[in-house]
Amino acid sequence: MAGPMDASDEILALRAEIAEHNRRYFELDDPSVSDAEYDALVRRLRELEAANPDLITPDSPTQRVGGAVSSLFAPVVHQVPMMSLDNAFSFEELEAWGQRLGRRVAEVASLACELKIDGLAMSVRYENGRFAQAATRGDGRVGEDVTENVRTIAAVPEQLVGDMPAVVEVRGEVYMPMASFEALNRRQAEAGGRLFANPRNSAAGSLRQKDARITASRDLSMFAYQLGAVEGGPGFRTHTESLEAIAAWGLPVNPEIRTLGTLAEVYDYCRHWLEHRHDLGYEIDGVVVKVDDLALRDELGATAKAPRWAIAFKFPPEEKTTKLLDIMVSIGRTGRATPFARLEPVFVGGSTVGVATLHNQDQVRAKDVRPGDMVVVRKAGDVIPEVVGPVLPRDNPRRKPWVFPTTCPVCSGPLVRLEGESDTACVNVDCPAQRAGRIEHFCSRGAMDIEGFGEQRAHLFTSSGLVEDIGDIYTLTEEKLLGLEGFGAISVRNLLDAIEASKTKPLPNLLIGLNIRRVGPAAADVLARTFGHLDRIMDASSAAIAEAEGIGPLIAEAVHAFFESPRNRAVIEKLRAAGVNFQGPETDDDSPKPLAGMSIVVTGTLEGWSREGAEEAIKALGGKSPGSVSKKTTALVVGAEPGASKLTKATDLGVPVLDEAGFARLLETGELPS
Ligand code: 1X8
Repeated sequence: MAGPMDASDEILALRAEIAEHNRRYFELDDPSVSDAEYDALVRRLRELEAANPDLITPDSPTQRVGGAVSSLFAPVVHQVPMMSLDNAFSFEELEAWGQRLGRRVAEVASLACELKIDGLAMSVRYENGRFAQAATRGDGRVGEDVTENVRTIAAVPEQLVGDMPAVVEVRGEVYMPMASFEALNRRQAEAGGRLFANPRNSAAGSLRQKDARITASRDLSMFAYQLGAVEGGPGFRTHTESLEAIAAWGLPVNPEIRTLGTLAEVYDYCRHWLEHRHDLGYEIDGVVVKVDDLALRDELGATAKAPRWAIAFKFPPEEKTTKLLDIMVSIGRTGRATPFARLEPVFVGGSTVGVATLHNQDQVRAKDVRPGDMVVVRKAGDVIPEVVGPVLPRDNPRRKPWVFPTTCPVCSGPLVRLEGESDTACVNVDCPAQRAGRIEHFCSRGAMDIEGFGEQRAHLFTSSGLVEDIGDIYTLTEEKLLGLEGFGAISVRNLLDAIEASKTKPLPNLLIGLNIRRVGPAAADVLARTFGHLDRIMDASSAAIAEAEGIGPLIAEAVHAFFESPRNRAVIEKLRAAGVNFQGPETDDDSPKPLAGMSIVVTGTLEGWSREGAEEAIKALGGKSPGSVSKKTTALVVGAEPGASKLTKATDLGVPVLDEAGFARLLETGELPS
């Protein structure tokens, strides 16, 4: 049995891990685990928190919707929050949801069943029928303003038709059709650009472009599935009626939506789409079931995170059987040797899979998969497919167990398995695979984000001797590039421009790009903020580094060791000579901060915001939101049942007092009502 101490440690570890996955997914569009693995982590955290409710904190990912708001686009405060959905991972869990409904309200006569589109949640605002604003979900309360990008999506009309409310927000999912995704990746491959892992990431990447012309060149579409804020206009009795209205206004509503009477029919709908999910031309990852009657929805209400009146039935990761042709080893940027399976190509999880990871030596042994076996392959719609295990025929003799190689397949140096670790690594720092890997990593989106400098080009440049380390990237010139295979005048110009632009990247990106052991985005942020300049990190002792918040001795030692190496120092001097930014903290946050310098205190209950939501909205716009009123307070926002002392103090000090409408205006305009 796990005691309370173990649970507490595990909860903290899970929260940190989930936060990092959220960042990769929401901010970088570059997830490193499958949705199924992510869901499993969140489920485990929920279980632990359910068993130890005193350990739940407001910042736990179980208490929040989605990810953080990035600084690339201006923040938009959602007038009606964009909630996330609770998940059911089995028919039993769907059944349990149905039971809970039955206990809370008298009778649920009809349930709307809809496909869960694997795209990007969007809120589109129409004012007097005209397209006015589009915002991503963000954290559910504050999203990102992507108006100009969404304006380029043909399925989203500029002008609604018929009678519509004066203001209406339509919520839906922006997605990229499967065929467009495949065509886009073919184009990206030809141009030496980055490939997208799946249609969802390509939709996200296409939307979050500063230059809306790029969005316009990508074939995005949208399905509307819900109303947000509505001002004026007809009332609706049911969700189905509201969808009919949305369709009549000219917005695309998914044709597969059905309004069903019983849970048995809902199962059939789920089972049908589980089987036919790939017949659609776009990706779905489940079915959303919603109470149709809007009065019942009000009665059911919501938890802090999700409405009680809806549930997402999530499809399990897909599995297929295919033949294991061979097991090989790939060498990563750290020298890590990862065994992977070469497979007879099989269509699983929305794409054709010919290779799948086997993680490490112990996993190959534990799964006991051998070349020639038929194996089960699993893919959860995205990222890395995995070999689950062999399907053993009783009679056929099998080949011998696979043996992990002792030499690097790339440089023929020794592969070494370190004591107490599950990884085996090539220890030759000059191994061409590691060189290319380090350079590719430096240019990747989470690091210096040099578009057009992907895996293929990293290999091309290292094998041709043009680039030996990351410092050499900045010595590339038109003369050196022109005439290389795949380089015309335009792609040379684009690449050189992207390299030039990377020189002003914030320090955390550079730190990530340097490829220091144990330094991921979280540690890079802290180091940049704490030390403020690369030189100060370079010259710090291990003990001084370990004093930074959240930096443990292992990370500190790794950072110190990295900068002690004369070789690494030489690379850094090349970067300095090229004019790469060494200064922290972030220098590229150009999102508007209309509340900068303001201190806004909130008291009482607001209708449109939770307390945390209001504070987050204030902070997202550059303001502060302390817990008490002082003479530095810019304004006091007062909801229902305000704290008497705050109100009195504000009045005494002459601090302006705002109601909720005034607060909404302040967030929108940054100005206090006169
Ligand atoms: C997310 C999604 C919803 C629907 C379809 N696809 C999604 N990805 C739908 O309602 N038909 S609802 C939803 C959400 O509320 N988080």
